[in-house]
Amino acid sequence: MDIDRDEARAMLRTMHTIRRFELKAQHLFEEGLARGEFLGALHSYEGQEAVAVGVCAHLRPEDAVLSSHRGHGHAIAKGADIRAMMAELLGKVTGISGGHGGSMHMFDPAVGLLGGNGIVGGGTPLALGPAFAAQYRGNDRVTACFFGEGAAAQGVFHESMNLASLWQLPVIYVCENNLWAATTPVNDAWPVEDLAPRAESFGMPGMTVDGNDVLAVYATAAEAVDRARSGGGPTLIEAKTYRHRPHCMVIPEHRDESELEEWQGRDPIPRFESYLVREGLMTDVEIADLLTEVEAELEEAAQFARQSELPAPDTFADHLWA
Ligand SMILES: Cc1ncc(C[n+]2csc(CCOP(=O)(O)OP(=O)(O)O)c2C)c(N)n1
Repeated sequence: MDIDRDEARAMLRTMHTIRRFELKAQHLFEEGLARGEFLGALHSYEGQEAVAVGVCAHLRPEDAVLSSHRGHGHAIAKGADIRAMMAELLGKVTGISGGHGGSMHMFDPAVGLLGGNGIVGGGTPLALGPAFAAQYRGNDRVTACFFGEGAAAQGVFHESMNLASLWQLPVIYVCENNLWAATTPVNDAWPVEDLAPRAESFGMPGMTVDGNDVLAVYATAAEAVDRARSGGGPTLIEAKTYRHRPHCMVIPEHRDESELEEWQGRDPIPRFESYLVREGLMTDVEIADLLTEVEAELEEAAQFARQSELPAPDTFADHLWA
């Protein structure tokens, strides 16, 4: 599928922003640990950038995204502010959720980001809400729901798929199959190779895509988003991908070195860059300049986060139901 120069550049920029955000986030957490502070779990999206970017490139601010525990990439691709996200990581009052949520609770309804989730699979039924609202109100908003293959083994995912198809809701379920659910390999959890064919049993289309190829994701998502927007109902997309980092900062790496190296070789960013240069859409110099700009933005965001204040102690219980 062809993309124009501006869109291609914007997509590469977002992929680099996600990658650099994750590197900076890891650094901030290590800084915290060095001071004796523990900032909670940090699930890096590094390596999976093509999925969030390829899908969200088709979404409008008023469309909804339901994210997961590994959600920084979804939030950035949906247009969330990186300074506010960085401040949220450090629990600062300037954070995107006022410092009350942390890494797994990036939430910004102004850009259609309806939240990350610490409950694996928790986003799959929540996605039915904005999708139903769009259908009920008769507008053409769509909802995209991102989750891992671990979530796809949960009952709630199957209930959600059933209802989405029964009511023909405008929702796209995007399973990011990165082959590992924490320390469980997918082959120990699924009796089949692919998730997408299971969509058929719910009467909806299922598509498998190389999740490390942003253009392939972009093309697959275009079809699913068009279908949802035009009243054609839900789609399940399975994007095969890989996370570059351990499950989270507190679980040591347990995957084979050879597997890690193999997937590093399929890194979605250099792959997309090679395409852009080959097709004459960007030069090496333009790519280097873009990266310099992104790094400066991330450094500024980290400074903003470090310098921001913590929330006042008496706001501790705000936004909680008692
Ligand atoms: C309902 C529930 N069960 C278990 C956990 C603990 N847990 C956190 S992340 C994770 C693995 C999730 O794997 P997957 O859905 O494939 O996403 P990935 O981490 O690979 O992105 C587990 C088991 C949880 N948070 N919620």
